[in-house]
Amino acid sequence: MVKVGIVGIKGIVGQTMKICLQNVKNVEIKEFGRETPTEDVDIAVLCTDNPDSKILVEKFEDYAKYIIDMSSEFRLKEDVPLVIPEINPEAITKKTRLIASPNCTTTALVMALAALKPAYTLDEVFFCSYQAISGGGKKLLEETANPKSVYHKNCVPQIGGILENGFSSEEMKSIYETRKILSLPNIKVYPHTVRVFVENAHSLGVTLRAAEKFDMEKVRNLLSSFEGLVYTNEVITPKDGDGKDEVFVCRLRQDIENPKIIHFFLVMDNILKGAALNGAQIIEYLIKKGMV
Ligand code: 2RA
Repeated sequence: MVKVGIVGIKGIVGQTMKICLQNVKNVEIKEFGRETPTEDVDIAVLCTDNPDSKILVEKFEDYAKYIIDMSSEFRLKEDVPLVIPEINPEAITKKTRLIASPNCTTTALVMALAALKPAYTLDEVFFCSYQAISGGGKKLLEETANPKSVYHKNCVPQIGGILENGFSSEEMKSIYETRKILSLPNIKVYPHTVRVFVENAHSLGVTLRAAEKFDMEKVRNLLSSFEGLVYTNEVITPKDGDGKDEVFVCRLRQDIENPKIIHFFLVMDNILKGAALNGAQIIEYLIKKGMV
């Protein structure tokens, strides 16, 4: 049995992580608080925020062979692989001890881009996100239930703090994490991130420009055959994505003036593939590869 220690079990991601791991063969789940662990585990998975994750990585260093961190604390560190198993599992090497799982909005975006990357030179991508309240955790879900909350029956064009350059922290994450996961250091990402009055499942409206003209049949085939993606002609909404493992791509169309541009809409359960499920899939990958 592979011993997996979950830290942050009380949060939405921690709870969902436990459910996801119950479906992974040969895993024995242990629950940990934020204090120094009292026993060794094969893998520690930190379902915690940045300041806690930073401290916990140090605490677990001597107690876990691998640490998977769900926060943004380590995602952009050069020696820390930022992994989506369908896209870049090879980023995990024999030297790896700490693995970061990406931001939810980035995950939906790069799943679609990764499907197209083998056939097209991806130059720039514009998106506007419609992010569910669950992305802000239990506290935001409770706050939003109050009719006086700005999030109640509203949409708020700010996710995370607004930085000096005018971008939100969520927007900055999507730029740099996309480049790192896809190994496309020059792709231009133009994000706009918005919180909407939807309980669960994020959506993104995306416009993508490549160096080549898009062949729409080829695009449909690439999107349909990529593991973890569902391409459909139907109109998909967050209600359809809620509780599902896959990232949905719909409303695909070529630009009316420029054949090198396509537009599409993405829907993904931000707590599943956008967080806990991706972490569980990393654990599954380590087990499958005999790394633990
Ligand atoms: C959000 N991306 O939706 C965040 C969750 N980490 O607020």
